[in-house]
Amino acid sequence: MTRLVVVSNRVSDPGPKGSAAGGLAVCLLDAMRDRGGLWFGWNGDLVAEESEIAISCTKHGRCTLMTAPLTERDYREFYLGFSNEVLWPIHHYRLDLARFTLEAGEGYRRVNARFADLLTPHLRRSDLIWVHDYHLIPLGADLRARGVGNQIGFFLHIPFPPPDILTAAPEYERLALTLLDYDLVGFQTASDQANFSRFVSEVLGGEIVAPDSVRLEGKFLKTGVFPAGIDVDSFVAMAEDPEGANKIRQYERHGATRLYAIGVDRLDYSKGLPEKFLAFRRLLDSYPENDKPMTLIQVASPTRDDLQAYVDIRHELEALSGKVNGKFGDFDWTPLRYIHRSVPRETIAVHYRASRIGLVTPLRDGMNLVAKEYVAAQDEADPGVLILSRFAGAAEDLQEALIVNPYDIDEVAHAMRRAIEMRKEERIERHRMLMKRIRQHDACNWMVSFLRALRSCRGMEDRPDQEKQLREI
Ligand code: ADQ
Repeated sequence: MTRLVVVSNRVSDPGPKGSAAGGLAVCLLDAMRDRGGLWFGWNGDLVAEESEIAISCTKHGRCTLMTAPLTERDYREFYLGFSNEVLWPIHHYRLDLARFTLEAGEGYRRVNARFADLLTPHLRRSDLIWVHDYHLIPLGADLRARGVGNQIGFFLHIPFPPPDILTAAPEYERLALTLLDYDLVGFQTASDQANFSRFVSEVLGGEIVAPDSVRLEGKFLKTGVFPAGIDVDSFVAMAEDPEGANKIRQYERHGATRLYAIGVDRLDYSKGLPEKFLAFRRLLDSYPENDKPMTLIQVASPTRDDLQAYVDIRHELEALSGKVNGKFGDFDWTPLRYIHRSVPRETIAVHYRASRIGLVTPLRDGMNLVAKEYVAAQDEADPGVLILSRFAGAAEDLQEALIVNPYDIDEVAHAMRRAIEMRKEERIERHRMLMKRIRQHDACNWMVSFLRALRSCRGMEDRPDQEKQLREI
């Protein structure tokens, strides 16, 4: 039977469901938990020397985790340096935050080559290999260089911006060329896919053969759109937990307002958190003095805090939340509850359900799973309203949300007011449509459709039992 081999920078423990923070981990865990296969990547440990790197394997049900540490130098150059100080900002349209160094570029190539060295001896000829995200763009080419002839697919979880932005990054052409060694490259949205095709034709001199295929120097590459999703039913179950609902009722007894808006994000500059706080302040400003229209709960998990840009945004948020609470707070009311830590998913789910507004306003986002989680967690008889940035990939699909420009704080404040005042019938109707959409594009469909497309890349017939087979991988 075909074995699925997943490769991502970080491998997460697929144990209890509450453990992961971060979209890729959540998405892959939901998709891999039952199907199993081999999952290879970094275990989060650091060693001093390359000679200390050794693979370890653990079994979790049907899933084998094969992991290795990075060296401290890899962490600086590959992880912080090239991945998170070059690729992350430029793919999120933030050239101003990108810092290019030769060492970081070399570190990135070195770790990708090492991943290929470590993985190749463990591969079987019939394995289907699925590589994830921006840390590992050249891995497919590195595996090919070691004679791996298997079908290899790549999925980009973050946006693919227009060519003008990417060409500002030194050596991006060289990196983009390595994508041509995959059989299939998947994107979150149609506009990411179109930007990639433009890059191949306008910058690399290739040819757009069809909206879903490009050709360059004799290489033919299939592309596709596979919107990442969540495990909807498990989220619904978490949100409906009666114990959680009791806890929420207890908080409410102590509070002056019963209406909540909630934001849940990694503390990243791409997530538009300062703009969100400013929009909330604008909302409070628009109400008469002494009115307490709503409380904003913002959960922001710490992430990459070894990088200056992340330290800066943390300070900015601390100052802003202090200002909002200082100006509007009262003896019985803290308008902005800012929680700077990771929180179990069960707790997040019940708070989504208790909140009239889900405030998802990134300045750029590949997809944004929080938007989908918020929808899944709602009570269908009295649902809340999703306010969603037009710059999140999720907005391509979730059109029944209130779609906003996150840079326009008046527009976001206005949408919040609209959500507060929205009649129940309209909320129910919007929610019904949104639920339909997140079910259409859930974690299982994401995985099955990607793997089906990957398998068909080399002329495999589309057999009716294929879906069943993929579920059994
Ligand atoms: P992320 O940038 O991490 O993912 P997102 O899709 O919103 O963004 O996923 C975040 C996940 O982490 C959600 O499941 C959320 O519940 C969880 N989370 C966030 N803050 C948390 C906290 N404080 N405590 C606990 N859990 C928390 C990347 C891309 C996205 C893309 C995903 C999946 O940047 O655009 O949607 O991958 O492809």
